[in-house]
Amino acid sequence: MRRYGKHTDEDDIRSRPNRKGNRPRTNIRPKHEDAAEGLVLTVDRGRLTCLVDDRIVLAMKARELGRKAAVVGDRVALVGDLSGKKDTLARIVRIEERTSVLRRTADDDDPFERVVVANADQLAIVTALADPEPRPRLIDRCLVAAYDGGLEPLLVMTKSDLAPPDKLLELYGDLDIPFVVTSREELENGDAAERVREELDGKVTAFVGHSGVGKTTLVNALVPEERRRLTGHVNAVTGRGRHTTTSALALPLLGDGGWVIDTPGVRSFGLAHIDPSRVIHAFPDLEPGTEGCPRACSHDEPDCALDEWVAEGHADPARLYSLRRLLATRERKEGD
Ligand SMILES: Nc1nc2c(ncn2[C@@H]2O[C@H](COP(=O)(O)OP(=O)(O)OP(=O)(O)O)[C@@H](O)[C@H]2O)c(=O)[nH]1
Ligand SMILES: [Mg+2]
Ligand SMILES: [Zn+2]
Repeated sequence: MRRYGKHTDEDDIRSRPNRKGNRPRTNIRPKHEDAAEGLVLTVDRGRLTCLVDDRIVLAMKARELGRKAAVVGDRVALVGDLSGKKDTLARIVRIEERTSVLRRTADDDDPFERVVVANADQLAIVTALADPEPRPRLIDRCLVAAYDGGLEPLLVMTKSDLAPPDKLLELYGDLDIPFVVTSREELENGDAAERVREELDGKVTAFVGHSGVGKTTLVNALVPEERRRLTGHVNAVTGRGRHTTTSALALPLLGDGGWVIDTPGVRSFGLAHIDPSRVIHAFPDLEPGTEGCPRACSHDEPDCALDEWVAEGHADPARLYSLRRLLATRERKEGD
């Protein structure tokens, strides 16, 4: 599987290089040798719904985890009552190392990062073509977060019954991102689910986007109702009677072992801690050109070696333009 800039979680003490007593994990393990493996499906006010074998187990985190929080998609180790029976509560004693982290802050000046989803392979950035209007700035920001966090992006454009996708496709064409366009009619006749599913096979995919773009509608089309009921999850009803998603929820796809993660709508996607060198991994055609760059190059400054690299014909200028547009999205405020 293709990966962009895979990295470990910084707040995981096991991955901190210079920490005193940096013991290998095996020394910590025996303490909870009997712990069971679980997957976090959803989190609600400190209660984590986990899948353990084929049981749904409600759990809380053990004191020993300290401030570290488990999020949807985390692989965890659980002890205690794992029966999954009513009124039982297991304890999460360990969060396994993450293969990817999707993070965001409320805005760019917000120092508090939140991990939205762990271990997702793919980020489905869902945009309605109308109602609500597409917001390219938000798409760009989600793309940067995906590249930075080690997730492959997928563009999903919904509501093509209301407006055509041409303008958006043009804007993202040079980025070479897989995309799917869906409409109301295709939702109803099953084509939408089928086409989206082709992009999901065997992967863990998190769906993100503005409220009302149709994330839950798509996830519901992908996962049969009895599977959704398994988690006992309910959506809140908004003032206008529409159901809005209030917490992230992981659901298994039938057959191929893939998972989809529905998330609440976002108004903005703050990017306080993005590392340009991780973003550039997503541009393998440009990456070798950065060898001549000054140290800690922003890739958008006069000495950046990429201008020459492209001028020499090693890569398409449109790709460099797109990379810079994405990197610059951090300096611009949303809605610009
Ligand atoms: N016309 C049209 N409407 C759609 C389409 N897909 C979804 N909708 C409608 O858009 C509205 C919002 O859909 P949701 O699936 O709840 O949106 P969401 O992204 O999950 O919203 P949040 O949970 O608030 O983030 C619903 O009324 C859907 O019926 C589409 O392809 N065409
Ligand atoms: Mg929703
Ligand atoms: Zn550079």
